[in-house]
Amino acid sequence: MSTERQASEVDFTAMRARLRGDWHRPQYHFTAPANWMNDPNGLIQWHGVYHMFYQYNPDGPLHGNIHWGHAASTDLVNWEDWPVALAPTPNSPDSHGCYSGCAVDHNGIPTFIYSGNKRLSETDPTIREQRTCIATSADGLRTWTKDPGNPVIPNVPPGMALVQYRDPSAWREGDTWYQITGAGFPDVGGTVLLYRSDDLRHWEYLHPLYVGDVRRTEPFWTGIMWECPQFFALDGTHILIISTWDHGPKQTAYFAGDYAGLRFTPHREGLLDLGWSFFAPQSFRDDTGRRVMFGWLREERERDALVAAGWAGAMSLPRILTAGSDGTLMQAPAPELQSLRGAHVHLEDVAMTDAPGDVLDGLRGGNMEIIAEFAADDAERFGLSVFRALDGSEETRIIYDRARQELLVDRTRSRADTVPERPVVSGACPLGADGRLRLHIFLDGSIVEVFTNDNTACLTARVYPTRPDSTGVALVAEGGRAVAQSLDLWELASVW
Ligand code: DQQ
Repeated sequence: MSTERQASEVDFTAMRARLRGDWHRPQYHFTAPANWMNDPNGLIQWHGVYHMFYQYNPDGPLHGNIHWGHAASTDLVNWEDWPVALAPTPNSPDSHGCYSGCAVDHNGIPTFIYSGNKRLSETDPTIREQRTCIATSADGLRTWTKDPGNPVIPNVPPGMALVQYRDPSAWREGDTWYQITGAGFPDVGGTVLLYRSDDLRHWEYLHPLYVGDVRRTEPFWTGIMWECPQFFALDGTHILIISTWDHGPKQTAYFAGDYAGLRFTPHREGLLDLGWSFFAPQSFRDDTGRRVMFGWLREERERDALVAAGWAGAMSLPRILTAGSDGTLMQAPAPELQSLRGAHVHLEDVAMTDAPGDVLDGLRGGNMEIIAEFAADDAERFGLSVFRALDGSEETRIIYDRARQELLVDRTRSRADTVPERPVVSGACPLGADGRLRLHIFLDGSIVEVFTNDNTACLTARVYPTRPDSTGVALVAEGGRAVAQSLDLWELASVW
């Protein structure tokens, strides 16, 4: 399907309307109009307007025939669909997919730098070449022209054997452009390769900016190859973000450290999200100087369910990144989301026991924001039961384990028909100095997105309740008592 046909014939409003009755479909997280979407691409604010491009398959709800979808927003919350920006060109370096990349302002010319995916075998899609391509727009980001010189980096660095190679991400220092591309050294680990250019069209390979260790599994596995890397300065430190590929945990990690003489020395690291849905994030600096990040929220259900639903994938909420003085990366939901708040309940000093008590007080809990502050008392584990059926037969528990100092989302009973592959997702979440726990939770159809304490940990998970009444919210304490010192719940409006 050509970009021209997409632009003139596709009615995105009708596509969205057809999916409106699906209660698993997010109401205020960004989704594609229908079909498959994955990584955020080309995030940029251009003349005041936020533009989000994303990996998109116009042919259906599974990964394939990857285009760049496009949406624009003035507030990071309400989005307008724009025509598809990039489509594969037959017999070209991106003949089998316009894979992930970034957008930059090149002396006033909006420019994409992305990975062209070209199959080299008729029968085996894994035999392929992924090379750096560029495209520019002359009409305010609406339509895009691929560079006749593509691929602008025709080969991997000479003599280098790599596991995979893709996903360029560029930034400018003075008059010089730099780029890192994700890759992996066989039996060594993931890496990002650093390049330099004056014009975005001629690139000089420098050296690996950083290399992981494939043998290391603690505190997390960093993979055999790194996808969708990003490198940027933030609050006096430098941050490298990578997503781990493959045959194991697909998660996203950051390294924070010093950058001098084109060398990066990390001294802190962590996972961006303790769940298994958040992946391949991208961030950008907006006009106010904030670093804003979106990540792809993968579905966590079977292929058949995706086909039946007709859509797959969502974006995380816009997260504002900051770094602590020790380099700890912190993520907070963008304050613009508060514009969605509707009906509200505020409660104080609610005693919690092992008999979950409903706290919705007439609100509906399928699309909701919750801010809860807890004191543990003597409870071993405490938190909330969400997406909870009236009779308790379905529920998802967002629980804090005091002894382990861990946050977990327990999906063992999230849906009556089956248990997901990883029913419990969890990770380290130390309590604040005052011993209290603050959870900031967003529920949206099939998304549970949790921010904790000082925004030092996030946990996102997908859940697919089967019962229409699985919209309750209750408080729960296990093995003792706890107190919800303050609880705010808001119904959130739909943006679609
Ligand atoms: N998705 C893209 C790749 C990237 C991966 C293909 C990460 O460019 O490496 O759709 O989800």
